[in-house]
Amino acid sequence: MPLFRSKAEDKVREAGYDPARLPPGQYLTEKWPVLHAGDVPEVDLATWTLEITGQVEQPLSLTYDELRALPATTVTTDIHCVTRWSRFDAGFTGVHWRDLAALCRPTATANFAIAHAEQGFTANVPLSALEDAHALVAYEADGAPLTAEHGGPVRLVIPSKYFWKSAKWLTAIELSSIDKPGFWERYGYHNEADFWQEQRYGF
Ligand SMILES: Nc1nc2c(c(=O)[nH]1)N[C@H]1C(S)=C(S)[C@@H](COP(=O)(O)O)O[C@H]1N2
Ligand SMILES: [Mo]
Repeated sequence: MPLFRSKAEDKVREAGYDPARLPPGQYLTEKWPVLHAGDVPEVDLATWTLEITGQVEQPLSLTYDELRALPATTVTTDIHCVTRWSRFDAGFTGVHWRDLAALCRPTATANFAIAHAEQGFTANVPLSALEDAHALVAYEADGAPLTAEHGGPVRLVIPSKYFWKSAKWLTAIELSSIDKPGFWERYGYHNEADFWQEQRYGF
């Protein structure tokens, strides 16, 4: 047991949660902050597609209706932003990678997933982070369609990493044999982004 407990941990305990769920340097927020670079893009559902490209046997281009027709998965998970807010028990519904992988069939060389979003935003994770049981290509949050400010119509949720890896306004997932640092990673954020190890900035 740590000798000193932080005020942030005391707040978590008072809110009725196990303080062990709070990664170092984080504090619990009840609200869901909105955070991104640039403006909220307008996405036209009629023309929107999700492209699955790169190291796959079968590239995919899914319309919104086609994505919604795939098996739906709901997760409840904690999310952690590098700016230090954490939100517990966030609910997301969408398509799990396993159901997309069954269609696109990643090759043996698919080691990284590069998310592409509106306005040129990208974010990179090892493919294993996308395979995580709680990761989703999400179109609902807490039972309602994702709002535009939270990345609707479709965003990534990669809860094993700081939340900047969870690209809002997703347009494509590129599977790659080599890593390709994304928007925030090139800006100086840590490539791995493990919040338990406080991998916030730098490599
Ligand atoms: N397209 C895009 N996605 C993005 C970002 C961004 O700037 N552009 N910022 C990331 C960051 S830093 C965070 S913390 C989360 C915030 O998601 P939220 O606004 O739904 O809380 O989105 C991530 N996804
Ligand atoms: Mo963030």
